Amino acid sequence: MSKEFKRTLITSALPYANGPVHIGHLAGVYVPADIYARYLRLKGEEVLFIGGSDEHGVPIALKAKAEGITPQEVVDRYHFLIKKSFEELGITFDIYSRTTSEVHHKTASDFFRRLYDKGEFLEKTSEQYYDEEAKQFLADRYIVGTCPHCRNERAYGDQCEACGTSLSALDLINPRSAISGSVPVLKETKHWYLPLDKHEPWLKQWILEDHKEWKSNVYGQCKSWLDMGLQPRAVSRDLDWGVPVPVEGAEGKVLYVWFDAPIGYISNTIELLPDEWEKWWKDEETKLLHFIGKDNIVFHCIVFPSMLKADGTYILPENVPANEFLNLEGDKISTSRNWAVWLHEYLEDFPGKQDVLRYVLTANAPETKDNDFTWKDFQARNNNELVAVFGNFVNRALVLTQKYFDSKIPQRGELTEYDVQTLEEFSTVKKDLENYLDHYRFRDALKEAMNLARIGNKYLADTEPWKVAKTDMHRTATILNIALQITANLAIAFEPFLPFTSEKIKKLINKTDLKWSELGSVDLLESGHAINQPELLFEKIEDADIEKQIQKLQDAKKANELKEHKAEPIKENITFEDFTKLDIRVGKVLECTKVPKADKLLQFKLDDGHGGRTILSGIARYYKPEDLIGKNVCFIANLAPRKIKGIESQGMILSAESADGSISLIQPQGETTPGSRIS
Ligand code: B3M
Ligand code: ZN
Repeated sequence: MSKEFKRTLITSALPYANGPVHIGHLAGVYVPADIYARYLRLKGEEVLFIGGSDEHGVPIALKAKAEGITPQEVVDRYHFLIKKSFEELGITFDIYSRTTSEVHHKTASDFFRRLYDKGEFLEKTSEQYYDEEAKQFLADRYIVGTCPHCRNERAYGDQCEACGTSLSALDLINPRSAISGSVPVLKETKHWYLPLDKHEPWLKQWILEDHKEWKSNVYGQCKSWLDMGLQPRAVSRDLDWGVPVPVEGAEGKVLYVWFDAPIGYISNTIELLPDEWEKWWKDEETKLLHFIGKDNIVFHCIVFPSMLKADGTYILPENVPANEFLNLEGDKISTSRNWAVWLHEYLEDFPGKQDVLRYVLTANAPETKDNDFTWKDFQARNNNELVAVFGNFVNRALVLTQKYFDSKIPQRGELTEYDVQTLEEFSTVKKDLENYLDHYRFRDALKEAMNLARIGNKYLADTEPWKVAKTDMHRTATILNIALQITANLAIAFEPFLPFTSEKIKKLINKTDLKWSELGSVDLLESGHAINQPELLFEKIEDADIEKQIQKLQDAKKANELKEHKAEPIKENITFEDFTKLDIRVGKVLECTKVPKADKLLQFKLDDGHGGRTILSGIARYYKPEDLIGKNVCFIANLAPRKIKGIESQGMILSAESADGSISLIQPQGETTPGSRIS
């Protein structure tokens, strides 16, 4: 049933411009999309590769508020950083634009309006949380409260990050506004909904019957959504950052970010090709592909297609080769926790090593299941595969040619059986590589390309031309000719994956016009053709460089723990009356000793102005008992006595716990007498 197409439109998820891009994004979306785009271009196909930043949505508005800057300032900061780092990694977008562009606002607004005019939306009024102090409706992310499942007190209105449960703001116990801290009230608001239930029948046919060839992770996720039954989805929000809803009386409402973002693919095509964008989006002979991560599957396979269908003039995606997630050193990558390898930092720390990252992320791509990136594996793959196999082979071939044949391609003479066998390995390479690439199996494709390097490396190791050269120059010539033909093949085979390396090989063999269609040929370099001075393709990565990266991650983890600690939530309000129940006093330390067999506890004898009392306190790690004698401290005098380690503690000494867990006693400033009340 495979359809014939004239051209391919590749889109890659628009990253949120609220943080830089990390290796998870790259492995999941951008590296595979770029490999595919390069591959099609090499085959001479008509292809367009669209990228851009997703610059709307609540997290961006929240970040701006938290930093006291405008959302535009937030997205400007990251958009340019992301764009530049993609360029440096060699991601060859035909356009990388942004959803705050004028073209996009108009395109998204018109898109909504067309659907609105066609009656494709439901209009519904519902009750939503409203912040009376900030005078605005609260998007789910703006509401924090206690998770009904795990009691985490910092759950968001859309999700609890502690237990991972998706929530609705109405589920939260004790909800508070993230903007003002006040308790939100429920208030009526009107929104527009895309009736996905209405689209369900054709979606079922289109995905479950007509696209059984989709990757099983994608197909499976769609199937479970469709099996559960689809519900109408709100496509507008009460928010002041985004594309305004183009309907009268919709002031203060914008398009939901997931409504406008995929339209960004269209807007960016329009921006690039204002006169011929329609052939890319509305012609059945265009193959539309969305490269995304697994968390975006439902939006690209169900919601966006429903929007396109509702419009009625657009084509639908032919495939959505979504990847699973890449973890980092065993933990989920997280922007907010800074648990990531950031692309812009990698490019700084490993200059000129773009292809190493492209290699490792492809070799280890989470194509069928989640995968883990570790720095040790990164180093091992560089040192044992790129350096020891690929680089070593190419370098030997070039150096020996320089040494024995004055840097000219030597003539191939009579072939041994082993030579014939080696050359035969190349007859199916193109077909095999293409077969993998056509099915979005980039890991296998890369393995296939790497296999060529292995064949070459083994060929030289087995034939040992450096030894043969002592006795037989004809044979040496044949061996090196074969090794050089393999080298030229490597330049072609690796071009979609490791473009910088491929470029370098072409320069070294002084042959820049190699074509994909020639892949597998064993006559790519004519005898007598002069090559250039050899240079290493890859270099070893030392332990120290890897340790530095691991240390960086450990520092991030520590800093994050401190931050989380610092953000200790404020407890529920109490009344003034509640407060007055506490009797807090100043006491003077008369005696202070360690409690035997309890390494945290100190035993105090305080002058409390009422004849003295004993209190135990868990601060032994931070104070020497003798240093405290004679000091004034604060204590709760009416806390019911408790027995600890067999000693009755008659109150509680007040101390502050810092972010790093260290403890310091609270002491009154200036003169006070024992027993003074604190209020
Ligand atoms: N910005 C979510 C993400 O980066 C979103 C993708 C939009 S694609 C139209 O995962
Ligand atoms: Zn929870």
